[in-house]
Amino acid sequence: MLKPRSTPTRELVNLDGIWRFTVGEQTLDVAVPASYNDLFTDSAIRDHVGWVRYHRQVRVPRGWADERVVLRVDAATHEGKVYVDDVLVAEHAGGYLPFEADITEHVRAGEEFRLTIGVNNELTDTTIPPGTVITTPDGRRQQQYLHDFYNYAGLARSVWLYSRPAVHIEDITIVTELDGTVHYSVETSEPAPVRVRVLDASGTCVAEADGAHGDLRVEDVILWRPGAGYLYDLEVEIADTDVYVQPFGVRTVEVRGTEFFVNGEPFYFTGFGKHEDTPVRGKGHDPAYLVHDFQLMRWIGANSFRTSHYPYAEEVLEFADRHGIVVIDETAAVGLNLAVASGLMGAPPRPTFSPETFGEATREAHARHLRELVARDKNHPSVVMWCIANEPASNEEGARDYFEPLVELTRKLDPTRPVTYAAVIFATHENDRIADLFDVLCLNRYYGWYVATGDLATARVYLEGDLRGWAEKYGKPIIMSEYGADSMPGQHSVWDIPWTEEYQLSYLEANHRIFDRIDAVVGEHVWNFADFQTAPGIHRVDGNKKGVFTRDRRPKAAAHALRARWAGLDGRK
Ligand code: GCB
Repeated sequence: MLKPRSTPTRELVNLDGIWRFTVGEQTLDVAVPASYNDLFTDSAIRDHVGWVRYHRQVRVPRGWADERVVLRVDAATHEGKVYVDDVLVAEHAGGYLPFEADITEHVRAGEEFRLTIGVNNELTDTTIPPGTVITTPDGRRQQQYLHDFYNYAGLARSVWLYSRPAVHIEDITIVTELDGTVHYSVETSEPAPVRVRVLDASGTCVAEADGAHGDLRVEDVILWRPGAGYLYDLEVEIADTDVYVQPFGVRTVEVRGTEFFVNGEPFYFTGFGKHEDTPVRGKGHDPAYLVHDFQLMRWIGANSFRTSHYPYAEEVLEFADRHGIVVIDETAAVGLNLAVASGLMGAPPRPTFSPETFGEATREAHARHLRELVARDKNHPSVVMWCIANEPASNEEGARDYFEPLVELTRKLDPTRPVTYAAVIFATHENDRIADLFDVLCLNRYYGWYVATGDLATARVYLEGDLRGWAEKYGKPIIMSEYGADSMPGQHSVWDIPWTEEYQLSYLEANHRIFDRIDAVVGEHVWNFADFQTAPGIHRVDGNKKGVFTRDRRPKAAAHALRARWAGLDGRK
């Protein structure tokens, strides 16, 4: 699905700002984009379960009389219904990916219409991510879920109205090779002659061709590299009707043996699992935080991050493309594990994968989500790998039947990128049932925190045994996709005392000592970039405090130590 862009044949109206918001009997003003939960003082709104309505008047530009008019919602978390006046024009399940509707038949150029977007935040056994709505003893509906971040809801990304010609470009796919070959493929709304040109960063045409599919060759190509995100534009034109410009980078990604290669060179990931999470906005996309977070990543020497635990706003990936930051693109499939509750572990009360728990219908929703994710993100050079789930019960019976078709689907959708999943601590090299299906092993491990709490000597022994077990059995690259310790800024100690800034720092150093000894380890993503909000819990102090930065992005002591280490690594081990 193409991102709305202003081109010589397409116009774009951004609908962000203050909308009206109806929840239950109340109607208030609300900000878009933003999660609605933290905007209001009323806890009944923050904890609301079910539908809310966003509404506003929208005027269609008067020059659009001969155009198709499209309404695009970048995300409605977790389910959206769009109405033009009282007509339902679009429905979508899945809170972190865009959807759109051609509303031409329902509007008139120059006139206003009432736009209503219903948004539902309920999570069930068949949503991605899953959850359960229960009734409290006093009769309220309450959302419960298995993931460790607050269930923010609403319109957290932009809403757009755009025009496009009746005969238009529907989709573009670009795959590149190091010699400057650019394989391209264009889908049009009906058969039409297509012309393509490659423009370099200065706007000079460096290759051109006719036809909807084919190969172009860029001479003296400048590669997209980690740290140097050189971009070209593919300008696609259907004669006399439509023009669309798709940025891309020329780079390759490959896994061979226990190494991960970008452009044929071994790459070592340094960085974080992140969250879209900021005060007041919740998961609302904010360009100021985007710029600042990338500044902090550069300052600390992070060359990469994982979009834990859901697809991020497209603006984030575009920024990563431009700045040469490497991205592991993760689905919203977090919590497919009944043995984990809010990041903590226990015995599964019921099997995770079964017709009564996560079965066929869940997998269907997961497959649909994967299709939409790859369709949205396939042309981003920053995206080097798909992560199709976080901490599923990969050690339980049924995991293989659940995941095998999804891995196949991902490879079919995109044969060019490796596929991974992030394995939970109690999926070991001995009991995990799916690791062989994947290219890279991403491991989430908390030795010294949830296990061997406060005892880093024991933690190191456990970690080393664990990593060597995976390395020897599978012979695949390993990324430490999560390791981290909570710290309360301002807590200090000369001893190994959990929750102090020193302990977070020593914990990370203890992990690093082991990573450096194991060749198969090709990356380290600290959990987490910044503190973030979670559901209430006795292990959470106004949220998860494993951030290396606080929620308002101030460095904790560990940030300085990481900066020193990563400057020395510089993308190589
Ligand atoms: C995990 C989860 C992550 C949690 C983290 C924690 O394993 O993947 O979502 O936030 O642990 O801090 O418990």
